[in-house]
Amino acid sequence: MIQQWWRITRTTLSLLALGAMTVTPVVWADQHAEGEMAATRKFTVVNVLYEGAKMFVPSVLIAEQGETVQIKIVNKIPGDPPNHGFAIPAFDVEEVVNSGETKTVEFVADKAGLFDVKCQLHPAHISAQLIVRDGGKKK
Ligand SMILES: [Cu+2]
Repeated sequence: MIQQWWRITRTTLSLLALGAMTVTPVVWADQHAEGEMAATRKFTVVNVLYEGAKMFVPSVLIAEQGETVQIKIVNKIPGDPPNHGFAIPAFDVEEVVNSGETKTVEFVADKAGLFDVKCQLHPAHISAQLIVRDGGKKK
């Protein structure tokens, strides 16, 4: 009887823990407080090697004009070359991240449009895109 109760309790606890893990990132993903003026939009971009191609995941970043954009860059590409770039020329962002390391860049998305996000070290590296919207704010 006690064994059965413990089995059920244990299952419930692990399901709760699993639930917390799946729900938490969703809560963290939205960094906006309602009505906040100078919001910070946070991203984590992982540099990966997928079927021979080096790319950024996610490869499309969307922000609102006027927001401070904070991007944590993680280099998960193993081996040679040991480092990869991360550049958004339109906003003077340029960083180099060694394999296995993490760096953070921050800038103000003060103009709207579609901008290239690339590895300035390797032209073959697949680029990403940054979309800065100017019409997205509630009026
Ligand atoms: Cu690269």
